[in-house]
Amino acid sequence: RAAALIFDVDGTLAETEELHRQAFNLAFARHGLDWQWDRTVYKDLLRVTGGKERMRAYHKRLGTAPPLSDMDLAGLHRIKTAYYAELVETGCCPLRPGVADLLAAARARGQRLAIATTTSHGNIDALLSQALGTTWASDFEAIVAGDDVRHKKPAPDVYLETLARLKLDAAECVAIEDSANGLIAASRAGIPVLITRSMFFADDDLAAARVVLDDLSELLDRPNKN
Ligand code: XBP
Ligand code: MG
Repeated sequence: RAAALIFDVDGTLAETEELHRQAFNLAFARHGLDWQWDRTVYKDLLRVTGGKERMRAYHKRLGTAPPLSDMDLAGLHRIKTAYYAELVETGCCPLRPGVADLLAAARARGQRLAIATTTSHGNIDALLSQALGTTWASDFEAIVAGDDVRHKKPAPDVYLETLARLKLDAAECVAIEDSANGLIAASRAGIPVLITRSMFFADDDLAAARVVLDDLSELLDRPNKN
């Protein structure tokens, strides 16, 4: 049994990517940009991790018209983040099946909990305050976000930082992820990966994972897999 479970957030704890997508589109409209990311476009853009990085990649793909500075992109991302918090606070994005049970079971058997994600501390707090209550953070010994490290997933940085904070070896942990980028990040850090398949990454190549599940409620029938 693993000493610690390290959770990704987006797609793993909740199906947040659809809210991120809507928040991006609201921010574009608010900024007077005619960008609209439908699900097909967004699915493709998700290969670029990080909201700021995703917008920059899209802007570059358009051939840099309209001209947008890094400051414009940062401003857009701030608006997007505010919309995302508003959407999450409506309570429309519950935890995925099995997540609450796994967190409770892990706590009961003394497994340590951590978070290693690309998104921001503000977004994690918006989601988990809504889903788990405002004291949620006290259950997690390490919470590492994309902007805490130099390189976002698929680089291993968030996982390496999490291991350092937990003072554990990679092999003592299990990472719980939903995407190929997340799988690569954890694998590069040497951490075994359990995949819970999500909406936007359903056809990613996830064969390198130790276990692939449709959702974490399957663990209730397979108690030795984590
Ligand atoms: C999630 C992401 C994030 C969100 C947007 O990846 O890539 O960028 O889409 O969040 P993972 P921000 O689940 O692998 O951590 O806009 O806050 O960057
Ligand atoms: Mg994810």
